Amino acid sequence: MAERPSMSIPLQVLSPDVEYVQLRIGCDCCCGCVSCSAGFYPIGISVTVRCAAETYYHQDGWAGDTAGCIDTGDALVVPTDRNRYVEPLFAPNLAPLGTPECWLADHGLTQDGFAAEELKDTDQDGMPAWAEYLAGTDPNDADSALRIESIAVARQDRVAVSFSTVAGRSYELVTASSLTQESWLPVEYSMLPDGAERTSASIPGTGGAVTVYLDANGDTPGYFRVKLSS
Ligand SMILES: [Ca+2]
Ligand SMILES: [Ca+2]
Repeated sequence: MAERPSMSIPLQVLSPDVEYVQLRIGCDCCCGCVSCSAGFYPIGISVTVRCAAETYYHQDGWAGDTAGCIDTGDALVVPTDRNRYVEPLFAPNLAPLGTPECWLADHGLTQDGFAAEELKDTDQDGMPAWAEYLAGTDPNDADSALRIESIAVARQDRVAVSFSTVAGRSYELVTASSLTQESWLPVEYSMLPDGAERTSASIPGTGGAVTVYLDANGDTPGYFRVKLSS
């Protein structure tokens, strides 16, 4: 389990006559910040922890020991009745098709608003920005795209299909008898040139080109697509 990010606790002078509880506050500082200091507070009071989301993010609730706290959105009123850990949650703002605004902004796609920018194919590789986000490709580089790079006869009974991949993504090779056909069916393939160990399982991305081998003697029609595995 990843260690929670947390703020450092400043040095405090505590009175021996007062009973304290410890308030720890976590925060993913890439997405937002909090205005309250973690530390020791007298028991029996309330501490207000405020947060603010960074540009392209919004606050999305609170996590931790929030039982008995008052959640007003960007503020959490925490009673100092026991030691607690609280943490504001942030989520990325999304364009209408689900592309994070921060991803669009990181690629300079802000000029006409995010709803328009995620539909653009700036590098003219056939993939709009929203599809490049899903594929993990670069919307400003036409050489970076999800596409079949080559189809070639590998042997008399094998066809080699190569496509570029991104590490962390999975792919599926599908086929249809017509480009206008709605249902594209999975293709059996082998990762080995001799065609052994055929499967239609999803193909993990490597970050480079992947080649699979199809049976050229089957009755599979001639149209193929590579797509992200759902
Ligand atoms: Ca593109
Ligand atoms: Ca591209």
